[in-house]
Amino acid sequence: MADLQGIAEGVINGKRDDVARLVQAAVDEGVGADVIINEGLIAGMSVVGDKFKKNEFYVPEVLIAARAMHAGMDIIKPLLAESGVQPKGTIVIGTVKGDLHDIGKNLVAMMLEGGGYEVIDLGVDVKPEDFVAAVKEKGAQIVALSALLTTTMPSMKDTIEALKEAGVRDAAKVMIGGAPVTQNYADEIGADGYAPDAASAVDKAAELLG
Ligand code: B1M
Repeated sequence: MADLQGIAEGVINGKRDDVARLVQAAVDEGVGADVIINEGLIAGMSVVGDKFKKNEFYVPEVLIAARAMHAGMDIIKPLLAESGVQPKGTIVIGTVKGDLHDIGKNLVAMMLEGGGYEVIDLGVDVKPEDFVAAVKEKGAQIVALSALLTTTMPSMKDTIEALKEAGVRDAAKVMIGGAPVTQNYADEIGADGYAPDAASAVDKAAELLG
């Protein structure tokens, strides 16, 4: 019988090989990709998110858990197209123009993936027009912006302005975060949401997509 609980525990404990083995066994038994993702991989990552929020887990544990989750996702991904499982939404993420910090952004991207979203990661030093292009070409419903420098926070505002100028501001919600970023700043520049950490970013994405 498929060990979905074991998959979740493997993710929580960062046991990459265990997760890959148990996911493959579940696939071989004919368990649906959606069940493996929701009751195994996502269930595990949401515990990781809760522990991170409560300071029971720190960055290294989250990265190791995310790596284990990816080992499972690598097996599931080719099956998703066949089984018709839809992601909860598409999110384009990047660190804004002028900013090269990506550790926090990568964590947010991994947690969002673990939360069941398709994540398109544009990397660092991303120009406003590249976010605009991703919304147009990929149909992203959320634009997720990260900034670690007070000097690059204005690039978040520039990105929102660029989305308006391109006529796609209403097509996607804008979520922002990063150490110097605050809810007040999000309100000031007209972002739709702010999240203080990677786990809260998953909750915020769900809230923004209703
Ligand atoms: Co830089 N750096 N850095 N740096 N760096 C800081 C940010 C700084 C606070 C250090 C300091 O002076 N005390 C300072 C910024 C000061 C300021 O603007 N207020 C600073 C500076 C000044 C600089 C340079 C200008 C230094 C120089 O060259 N003179 C330069 C700038 C380069 C550039 O970007 N153009 C620079 C360069 C670098 C390195 C390249 C050496 C390296 C980055 C490596 C990399 O990212 N690949 C680096 C690092 C590592 C840091 C510190 C030490 C750590 C940042 C980090 O990764 N934290 C940082 C000091 C510090 O924070 N202690 C510092 C861990 C990470 C998990 O947290 O990124 O906050 P964080 O992400 C969190 C949340 O913020 C949130 O979730 C994450 C997980 O919970 N979050 C989001 C992040 N994005 C989100 C998006 C969301 C939601 C939540 O929604 C979309």
